This record gives sequence, C-alpha cells and structure tokens, in this order.
Amino acid sequence: MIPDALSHGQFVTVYNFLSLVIAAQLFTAVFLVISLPRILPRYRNAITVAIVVCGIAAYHYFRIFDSFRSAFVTKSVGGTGTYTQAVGESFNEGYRYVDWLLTVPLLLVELVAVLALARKVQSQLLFRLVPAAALMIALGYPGEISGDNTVRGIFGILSTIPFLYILYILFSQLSKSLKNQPIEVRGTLSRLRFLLLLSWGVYPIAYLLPLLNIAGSDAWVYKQVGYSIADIVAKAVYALIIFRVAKMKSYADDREFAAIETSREDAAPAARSSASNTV
Ligand SMILES: *C/C=C(C)/C=C/C=C(C)/C=C/C1=C(C)CCCC1(C)C
Repeated sequence: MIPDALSHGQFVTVYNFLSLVIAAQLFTAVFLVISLPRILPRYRNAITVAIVVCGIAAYHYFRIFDSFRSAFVTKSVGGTGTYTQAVGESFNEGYRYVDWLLTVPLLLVELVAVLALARKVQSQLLFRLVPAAALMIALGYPGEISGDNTVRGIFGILSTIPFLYILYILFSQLSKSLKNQPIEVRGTLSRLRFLLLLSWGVYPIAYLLPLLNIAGSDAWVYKQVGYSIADIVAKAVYALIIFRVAKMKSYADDREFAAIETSREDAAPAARSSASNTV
C-alpha cells in the first residue's frame, strides 16, 4: 500500500534514488551508443537491445519520478516537514510493471544474443525464457497493487513459479552453451548469471517487505530503494558486462580487429587476451 505520509527523510531518500536511477540508465545508454563501433557487427544486436532496455527504463523512471513528486506534497516552509498524499493524485506503481514487462524479456534476449548461438538453440532458449519472464511480471502486479496481504502473498507465490523456471533454464540449459564460448569469456558469462541471480533476487525480497510487519511507510520506502538499486544492477551494470563480453568475443573472433582496437595500448593483442579474463 502507498503510505499516507512520508517524513522529510523518507521523501528525500526516495527522491534521490529515483533520480540516481535516471542518471544511471540514461548515461549507460549513451555510453553504449557511442561504443557500438568498438565491437564486431555480429554482437551489435545484443548491445542495441541493451541500449533499448536502458532507454525504456530511463523513460519510465522519468514518469515514476514525476508521479512521486506530484503524489506527495508538503505545506512546511522549505519542505522540511512531513509529506502527505496530494488530493486527487496517487503514486503510480504501474509504471514499474509496464517497464519490467518490456525490459525483463529483453534482458534475457540480450544475454542469449551475445552468446551468438546457432539459430535453433537460440530460438529454443528464447521460446522458454521470454514467455516465462512476461508471466512472472504479469502475475506479480495484482499482488503489488493489492492492500490485502493474503492477495499479495498468493500472487507472489504464483509469480515465483516462472521465476524459478527462468533460473532453472539459465543454470542448466545455458551451461551447455557456455562450453562453446571462447575461453576468455566463459568465467565472465558464468559470473554474469550470478549477478543476474543476485539482482533479480532483490525484487521478490523487496516485494515481500510489506508482509514482514515492517511499519507501513518504512516498508514502502525500503521497497522503492530496493527496486531502484536492483534496476541499476540488473540493467545498467548488466549491460556493461554484456558489452565487455561482446568486446572480448570480438577480439577473440578477429585478431586484426583486436590489433586495431588495442593499438594505442602497450601490450600486444595476443598477450592481452589471456590477461583480460576478469570482469
Ligand atoms: C529491470 C527489471 C527487472 C530485472 C525486474 C525483475 C523482476 C523480478 C525478477 C520480479 C519478480 C517477482 C517475483 C519473483 C515474486 C513477487 C513478484 C515479483 C514480480 C516482484
């Protein structure tokens, strides 16, 4: 439930986190646009999807930020007092879910695309991952907007089923494909899955907070902060690691490209490829 009132500290905390997410998504997208020529064309699809994800997220955070600012108002001088819900305005949590409905399937597309698998394997993976991701988000929404903790709990459990299925596919099916990846990127890709697990795991925990008897407005504030941090890691940081994988794979695929790209650095490309095996 959206709290009736926020203390000044709570208001500022949410305000600053929402603002930070806008900056992170927007400038990650800008960085990736500028960096596209630094990878081979066969990996540019993956990065283009990453740019779209960060762009969609930045857009929705502008909307969330606006919605937050008009939903909570204060009469105190200098804005240092309590903020209460404005008459006729309500914070719209729907923006998050529309955002996730679009971006979560795309994050999985991004990962599968950078692997550059055989077409058949790729479509098999996406055929499983994309609908499961959409189902997970769609099932979470009725619980998220419900003031009733039983409803919240039931939809939370329903949504966890496709969530576990996605993790199963990522950690079982995808492992087979990892063996065919260049040796330089295997470690990074494997760690990327744990980053995904850790950051995606924050969402159901943040969702649960209102059920854990944490005082109303605190639970809501922690939830907003949790979703915000998770969105930065799961989209922007994730995109930068995908970009790194794309760059390392480009170098491994085409030594001439690697030589041109690294010519301003001292080390020879061949010697560098084994030294760059870290995230
Ligand atoms: C960029 C946004 C991302 C990666 C969002 C991910 C969201 C989830 C993994 C949400 C999962 C949920 C559950 C597993 C159960 C409770 C309801 C949700 C939707 C919060």
